[in-house]
Amino acid sequence: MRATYSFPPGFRWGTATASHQVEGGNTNNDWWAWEQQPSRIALGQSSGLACDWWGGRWKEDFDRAASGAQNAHRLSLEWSRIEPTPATWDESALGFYRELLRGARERGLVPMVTLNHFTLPIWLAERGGWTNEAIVGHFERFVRKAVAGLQDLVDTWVTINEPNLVAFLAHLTGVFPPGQHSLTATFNAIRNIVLAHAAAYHAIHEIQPQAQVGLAHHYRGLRPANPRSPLDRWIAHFREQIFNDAVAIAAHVGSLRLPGATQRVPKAARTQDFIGLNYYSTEQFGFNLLHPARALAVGTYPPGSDLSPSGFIANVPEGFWHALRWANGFGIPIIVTENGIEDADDSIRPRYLATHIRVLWRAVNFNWPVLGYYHWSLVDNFEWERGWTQRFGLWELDAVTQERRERPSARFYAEICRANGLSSDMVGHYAPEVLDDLFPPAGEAELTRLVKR
Ligand code: IFM
Repeated sequence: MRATYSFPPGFRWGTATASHQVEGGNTNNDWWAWEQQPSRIALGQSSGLACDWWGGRWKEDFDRAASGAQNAHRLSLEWSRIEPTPATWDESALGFYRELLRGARERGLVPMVTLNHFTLPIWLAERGGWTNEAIVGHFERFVRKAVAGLQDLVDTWVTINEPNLVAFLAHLTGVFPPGQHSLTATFNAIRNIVLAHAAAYHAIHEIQPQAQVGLAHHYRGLRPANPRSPLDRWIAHFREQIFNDAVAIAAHVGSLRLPGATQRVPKAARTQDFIGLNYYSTEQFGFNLLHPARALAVGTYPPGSDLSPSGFIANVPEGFWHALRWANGFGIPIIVTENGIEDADDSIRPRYLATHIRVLWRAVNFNWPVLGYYHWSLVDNFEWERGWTQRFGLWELDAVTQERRERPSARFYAEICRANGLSSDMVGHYAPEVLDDLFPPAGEAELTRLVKR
């Protein structure tokens, strides 16, 4: 069967990046300090020059995105560069971002800007970072400065990337700085993130009333390990509530529901003009009576999962469907702000891409208001505590020589963007192993019936 899943005109096709992961030389933030400590990053690696965007290589990478028919790009600002010490502003850093954003626009890449993507200036991390409520005012001050300086170039803003991940990884599992293991600190961080987002939302709209503002939520598909076990079902549901729902609902209705307490956060009500959705995978949870605390640790993938090379991500496109359905429940536009897989050899990425774009098409054709899709990521970049061991790029990067090499998925994604759709020819070429699933061949009986008609 030959067919195409077409998307509506004007659909945004892009890739997403984040400042610390691509710029290089970000020496004034908590992550740089963290990278200098032994055993924090896989193989003792560090962000170093990253993709050398600060040195100007964003130009060649934007050329790659544009020649791959992308029409949008999501990037983030590095707070520690713009405000290196409290309330002192580095205008040259803002000037760099102006040039970057102008460069994106000149290449036909409509920019979406994230104001905070994981990193904090050292001066702020030293004051307790997200666990200290003072961050709310600091963030608002930074946001006002950045938006006032860049508003002529940007109209879509993400205030904070993946609030749930920041709170859990930095304050509960401790793999992000400051490496805490405290439930109290985790819940404080979540609350302060919600308040900071709300303050930023109102400040942005005051400066730029027509702006579109949202959060990029990391939606993790969560299943009970044994669907017949009430305890497993309970733990999966509990995780769902605190991990996937708490922040998004707080920013929708102004009430933050965390275990043990529901707090009113009225200023956060209706502070999302769109739902930013980051979806990567779906994992399962089982309740272990001997180790109840593991209920909040990471989940597992069932045997036989279609795994990325290091086992970090399982290809579960049905989970993307659940994520989109969840996002649609908020009744506002949806933007897929991240989706992708680590795969240095590009052996699973093409089928991951094909199966997820098929799900995306289905959501669009249910008339769910999905405006765009940003693949993570344009080029291999520094993957936080996993260093350079995980490769998410459509383009491969040699971080030492700074050479880039196109992966087959870059060509595949370019064909999708150019056609504004996913065709059977593309899938047959790049991911033939899923062709029959995505474009089921007509059966013998059906063909006979069609011919007879
Ligand atoms: O690289 C990260 C990104 O910074 C945030 N979302 C998940 C990506 C892949 O792990």
